[in-house]
Amino acid sequence: MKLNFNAEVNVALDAGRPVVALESTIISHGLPYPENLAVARQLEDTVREEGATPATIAVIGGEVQIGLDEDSLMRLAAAGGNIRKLSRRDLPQILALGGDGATTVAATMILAEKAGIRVFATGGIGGVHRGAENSLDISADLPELAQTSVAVVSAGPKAILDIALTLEVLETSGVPVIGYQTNDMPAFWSRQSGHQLDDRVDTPAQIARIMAMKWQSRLDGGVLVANPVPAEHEIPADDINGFIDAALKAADDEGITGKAVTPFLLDHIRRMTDGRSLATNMALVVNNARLAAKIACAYAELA
Ligand code: PSU
Ligand code: MN
Repeated sequence: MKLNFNAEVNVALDAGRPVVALESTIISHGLPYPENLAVARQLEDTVREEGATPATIAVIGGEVQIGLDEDSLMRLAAAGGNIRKLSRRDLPQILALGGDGATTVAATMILAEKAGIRVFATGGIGGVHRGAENSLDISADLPELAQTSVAVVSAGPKAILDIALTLEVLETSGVPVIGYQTNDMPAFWSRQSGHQLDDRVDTPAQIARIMAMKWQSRLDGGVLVANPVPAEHEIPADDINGFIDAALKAADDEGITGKAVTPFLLDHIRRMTDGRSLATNMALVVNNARLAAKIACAYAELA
């Protein structure tokens, strides 16, 4: 697989400096235009502020791009969701046949690992959907975390999911789930889900040490860092749950399936909350980019 690097990322990787991967599906499908473009830039600036280099990842013209130029970022942001959402299973087709696509957590992990980038920031990971006992809807993000050696900084699984079942699958898959300054699994818009974590750390350096130990020990696979949304931006579970239930019902009524489910739910909740969920989503992803940069800096110091 051919990887194209932009100049900034190329220089940083060559020099062994810290780099943070950023995904593109959150831009194309997770957030509306023009907020998505502003967030994409803010994520990159945040990573730079913390002394690391941002590498937003996507497929442009049938080629993997590690670090996007302004034109490509704009194309993803302004596509109004009319761009392919790429998970592991979609990569061969787009790379063989051409086209533009935005990478999910799963696909971004794959491409980051190939590029030699070990730390990746997103909003919330995909997981086991509610009602998965009937729909079998389990995000490809979970099996990717099981096998691809990248640390993913998230605000927990998206609260539209079944968090208890998501934690069970992560446990079965051998994925360390590390609470950052929390003992409770965060739930995306909310700081707490009520599900206790086995592991809590309080510094980025501790996370870097866990990553180094895992991969030096040939325990391949991802590390999931759970970073709660800052308190001033949180939507308490009691406030958001009614909207989540209504969105799930709407998705069911409209027969939404497959990769359309998550973007549909996020968009529905954004509209029902008059943008409150959007403000929280933007705040948590920037918060994750900041922590990811600190982890990447700490990890680079170990190497
Ligand atoms: N986090 C967000 N917004 C998003 C996503 C994550 O704050 O839109 C995207 C990620 O790309 C994640 C995907 O991989 O949603 C999960 O989609 P699915 O449930 O179809 O696997
Ligand atoms: Mn799904």
